[in-house]
Amino acid sequence: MTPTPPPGTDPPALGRATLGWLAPELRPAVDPRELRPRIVHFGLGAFHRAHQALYTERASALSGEPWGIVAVAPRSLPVVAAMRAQDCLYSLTERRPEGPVTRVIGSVTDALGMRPDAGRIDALLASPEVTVLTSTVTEKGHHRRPGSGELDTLAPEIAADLAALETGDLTTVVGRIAAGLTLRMRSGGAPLTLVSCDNMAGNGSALATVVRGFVEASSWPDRRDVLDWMTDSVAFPATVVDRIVPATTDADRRTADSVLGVRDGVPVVGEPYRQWVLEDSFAGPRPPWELDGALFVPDVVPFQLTKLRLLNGAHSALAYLGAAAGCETVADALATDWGERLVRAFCAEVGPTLPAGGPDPMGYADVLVERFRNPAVRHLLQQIGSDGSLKIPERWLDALRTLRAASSPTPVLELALAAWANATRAAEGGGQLFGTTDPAAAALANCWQDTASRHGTVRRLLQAVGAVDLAEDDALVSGIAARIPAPRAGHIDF
Ligand code: CS2
Repeated sequence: MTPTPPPGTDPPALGRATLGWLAPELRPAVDPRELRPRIVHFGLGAFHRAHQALYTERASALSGEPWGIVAVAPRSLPVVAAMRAQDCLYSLTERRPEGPVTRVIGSVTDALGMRPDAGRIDALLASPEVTVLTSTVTEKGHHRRPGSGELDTLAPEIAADLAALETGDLTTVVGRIAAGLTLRMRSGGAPLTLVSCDNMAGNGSALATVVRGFVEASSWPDRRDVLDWMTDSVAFPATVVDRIVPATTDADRRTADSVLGVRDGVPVVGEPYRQWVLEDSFAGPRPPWELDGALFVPDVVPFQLTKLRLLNGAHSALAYLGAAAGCETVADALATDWGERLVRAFCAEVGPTLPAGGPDPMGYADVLVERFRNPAVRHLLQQIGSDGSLKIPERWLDALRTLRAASSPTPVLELALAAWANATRAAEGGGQLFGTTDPAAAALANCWQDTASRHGTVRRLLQAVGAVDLAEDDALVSGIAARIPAPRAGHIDF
């Protein structure tokens, strides 16, 4: 029989000692004590815990192979403390339209803070037992130069890390990974695969470029040897990750506690849908993620561009248009009289830019409408609209270039860009107009200084996100500028 807390006492915290308190269907699929640290993950956010950690847990359970994850938080130490306080166990609730389903996930075996635990991270990255590194560090964690994709060695954090190699106190994930790879080469050089799980086209090579760029710019005397060894022994497959995972709220925490009967400080919630497509090019052993439905393919590009341009592209369009219309969540935007039409028109406009071999864009749009409509998932537009300066080049601008080059009309992308432009204005009390955040917020707000010319503003905004070529396309700039007044007045003219 499942023990329960004595009446009148506070429920105890989730942890290995209280797993026996949980109803059997709530318990992890693996016994965490039997797992070995074989994967190091950078980016201890909700997305990792609702996606790769779940695939890994089920792959271990189904294969009997002991794939444990040591998850590293680049900055946030509270999440590390909270995870450790419950032996890195946490619950995942799938928000199905017919009702939520909760279970504790057991694949994360340790949580580390990137700066305080640098020595342990280095030791893990040098260990031949670790054969996979995964990362969810977002677009901005890569410190790419806008427009080129090369490492921005002049970015203050990267420059500081390059100057701090002696002390080893590095603050960027790129620097920490480069340092770890250097140690790995020096201590035997077992092959390693770095699996980028960020929403960027060619995410594997994007990560490879910045890590190699860091090694190249470093003062390590053996940096050439490290680069040669990386060429032979370190793989960077491209991947497509997909699952809508809104930020956890206090209400989610209360719900998790009441379902579990024990306290969970770090629960995550997500939609039922999930997908993982990986380029089948690993340098060494990996978890059999395919046992849980991951797809290993020779070329992820058709899947990657479809997901990035249709799902993430439509998401960003809804984020800025929805915010202008006073909506709070994606489901709210879908409940307007323009939301569904916008998603379908967006997919119809962008679909022709996608390579053959991926899903059919209009079938994909049907699924998107269903997923976005799920009222049980409260996905805040503010979360999606943040970091727009880094997201929209990936999601919209390459498709836009392809369509402009083919002289195809681009009214939906122009409307989306107009709504984004509107959202880059500064709020009266500071910050961005709709509460989004962006590392380029100040530079973007400055583009509005000359209020006399909307064209000038659009041109400067495009330049600020590295799209110098598009800023010179007069017809495009006029199209975007002409569409700004409607969202500015809170109307969606669609
Ligand atoms: C979203 C993504 O926040 C965002 O920018 O577009 O996090 C999106 O929910 C995921 O990529 C879905 O897989």
